[in-house]
Amino acid sequence: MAAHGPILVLNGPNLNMLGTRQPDVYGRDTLDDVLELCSRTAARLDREVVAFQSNSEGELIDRIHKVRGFESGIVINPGGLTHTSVALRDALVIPEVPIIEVHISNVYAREEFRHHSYVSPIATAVISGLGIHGYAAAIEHLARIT
Ligand code: DHK
Repeated sequence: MAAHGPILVLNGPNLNMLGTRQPDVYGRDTLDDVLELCSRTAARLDREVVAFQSNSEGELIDRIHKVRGFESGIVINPGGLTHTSVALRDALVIPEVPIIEVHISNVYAREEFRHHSYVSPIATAVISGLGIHGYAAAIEHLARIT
């Protein structure tokens, strides 16, 4: 693992639509606002973030394959893939870096199909329901442990 390497912030399907997508559930902040919050939080802790969003499972997996030996940890909001993707979970194990799973909404207060996550059992921590501040909390934690 790269000591003090950048923190990778990954966002999955539909998170590019933040700001206009179901604002009552996900708020009015855009993905750019999220990334700006991540950069500001990291900078305050003398760290850097790199970010990637895709609506494609394969592209997310390809990006995770590039982590090895570079980024020190991953903050991931897998979107709907949280609840469906064994392949994404398998990819996240490969780099052997801490993973923080973030959900903007409280998934446990929503439909039952959102209560199961393929990622949570291999994650260092799970944050759900803090709004976009969950990303900042995840970065703060990764900065402490990596
Ligand atoms: C985002 C999504 O796109 C949903 O599919 C998840 C998550 C919840 C969120 O709260 O950020 O179920």
